[in-house]
Amino acid sequence: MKAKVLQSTGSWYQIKSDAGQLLNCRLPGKFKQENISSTNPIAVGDEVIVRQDIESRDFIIDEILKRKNYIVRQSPRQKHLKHIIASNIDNALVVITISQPRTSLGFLDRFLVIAEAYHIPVTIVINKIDILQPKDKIIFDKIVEIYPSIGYKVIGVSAKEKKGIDAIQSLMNEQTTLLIGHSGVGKSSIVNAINPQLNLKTAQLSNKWNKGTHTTTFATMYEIFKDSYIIDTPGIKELFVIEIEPEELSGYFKEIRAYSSGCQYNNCLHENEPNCAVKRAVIDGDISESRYESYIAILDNIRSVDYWER
Ligand SMILES: Nc1nc2c(ncn2[C@@H]2O[C@H](COP(=O)(O)OP(=O)(O)O)[C@@H](O)[C@H]2O)c(=O)[nH]1
Ligand SMILES: [Mg+2]
Ligand SMILES: [Zn+2]
Repeated sequence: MKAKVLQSTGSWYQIKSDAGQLLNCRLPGKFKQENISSTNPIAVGDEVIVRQDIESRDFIIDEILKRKNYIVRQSPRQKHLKHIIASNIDNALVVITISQPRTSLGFLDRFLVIAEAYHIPVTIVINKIDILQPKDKIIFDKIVEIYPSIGYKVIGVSAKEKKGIDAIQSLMNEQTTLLIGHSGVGKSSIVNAINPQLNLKTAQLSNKWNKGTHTTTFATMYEIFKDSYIIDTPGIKELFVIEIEPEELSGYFKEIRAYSSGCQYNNCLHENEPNCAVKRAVIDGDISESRYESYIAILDNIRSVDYWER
């Protein structure tokens, strides 16, 4: 039977069959992996073929169907391996906050690059707008100025006061939506505001005393309402952009991509090359400085990862 993987703990997988049955499955010892070196052979969101073993009566995953897409991060422990966060994603919501905690624009831009590379449409959700102080409002306005002009939808919401929740819900209709963002930004609170029956745990303090030890970052998929799924990803502190070459990077910054055709060199990395249309656009204020800074930081990051892999 065909099924969708809702949760993975490493040795057991919770799946939902196409007929709607919820089951726990395991993976046979020798499992044919796709051609990616990852720490997890099966990821949340995977479509799989499951059979029941006649003797043990256990449900066993026989086959994984081709992934439409997947997003990976560098495995926190084995840096040369990838960890697949989730697969078969239709769209993503990156949840950020201006304060409590503050999400850096660097983190946001990293995720936008990853989503762009995997062709996943993203909406930026700014949560906790109920607690914006005047100095936070300046940053809020800056985000609202920069990102929609690049082509990203930005929604300001308050899970606490149930503001803007309808706008989020309407994006999820019959989709599999990835929710990403730092711990504490209110991802679970937003899910609960949409569907209180799911009753996800909020304000997980355990993240605090897990610090430094092995923090699990297993994602979980929930049916948030009929035929609409969300993938909640706990505990993501840092994103590394991998599987992207330095020359490809500017292609994943929509506005940088648009200007780069005007550069003198067609392999321009927009650092110190002469007659760079991208640097010109930054000086003219047509590309925001913070986006350009993110670009340079990610570029350096990609190069250093490559260095250590050699
Ligand atoms: N003031 C305010 N607090 C919120 C809002 N949404 C969530 N919180 C609080 O932020 C903390 C973390 O929320 P949680 O949903 O667990 O965040 P997650 O780690 O991203 O899932 C909890 O104490 C929530 O009550 C909001 O819109 N406004
Ligand atoms: Mg949560
Ligand atoms: Zn250039």
